[in-house]
Amino acid sequence: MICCCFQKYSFKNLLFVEGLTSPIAKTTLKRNLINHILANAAAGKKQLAVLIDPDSVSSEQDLVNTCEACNKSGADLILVGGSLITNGFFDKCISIIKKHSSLPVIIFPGNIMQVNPEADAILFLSLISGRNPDLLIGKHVLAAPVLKKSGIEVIPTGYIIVDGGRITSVSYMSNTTPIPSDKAAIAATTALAGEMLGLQSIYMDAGSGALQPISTEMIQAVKQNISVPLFVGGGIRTPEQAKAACMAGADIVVVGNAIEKNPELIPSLKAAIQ
Ligand code: 1GP
Repeated sequence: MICCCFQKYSFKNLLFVEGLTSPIAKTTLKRNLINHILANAAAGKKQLAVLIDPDSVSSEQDLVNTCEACNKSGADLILVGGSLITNGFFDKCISIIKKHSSLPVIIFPGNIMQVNPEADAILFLSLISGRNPDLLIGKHVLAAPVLKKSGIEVIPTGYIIVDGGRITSVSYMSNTTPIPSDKAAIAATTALAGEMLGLQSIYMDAGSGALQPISTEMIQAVKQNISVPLFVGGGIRTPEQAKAACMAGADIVVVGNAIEKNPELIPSLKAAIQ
């Protein structure tokens, strides 16, 4: 009897969310961009994602220039997000990018306030290398109804932070310990568990401005254990490093800082990964 009441209560509260008038289960989630990423990964077409941190954009004109450089030189995706946004430029940043580029824009959120329906998709990150329950499920519960209402495509992604030689904003802000850079087996089994949990992509990150990018041995070990697309980023500054990450198994190479400093780098990064 107690059991029945509990089930009825849970059922009602799981299906209906305040502010939503129809049951969640009736709506189909979008899969346009993940299908596009999957098709490219299956065809062996490596992709370059340019990460724009709204907090690091020095002027609107600089952002427009970066968008134009992305368009001209064949970048594949634009990621937008940051561990901490202090300048209130997140929404405007996405509007400007959408106005000046037709590349898919994916939110790479540093927190649950970084949601904007103008973007094409959002990485719904579970920080599976950490043991902070808030970043494994807590924030997701808060974000889910907002995302549902926004209609944005949600890409469930296992986020794995790897030690890149210094404490980065992401490891500090997430209050988690990165996987040691020489423990490829831990990264591989973490990614495998993420895929088994149903996550649709894996993002391995040494953190923005990492002193060294993730080793090719670790990328290889992860790639050998998963079949979902693999993003790799953090500390990639040269075409050689981007190429090495791809050769080791990255499907999407993410570069932020280096392009921020020099957008002219995009063509050589793109050429290297091809
Ligand atoms: C950080 O993976 C991204 O989350 C990109 O890092 O800024 O060092 O390129 P960089």
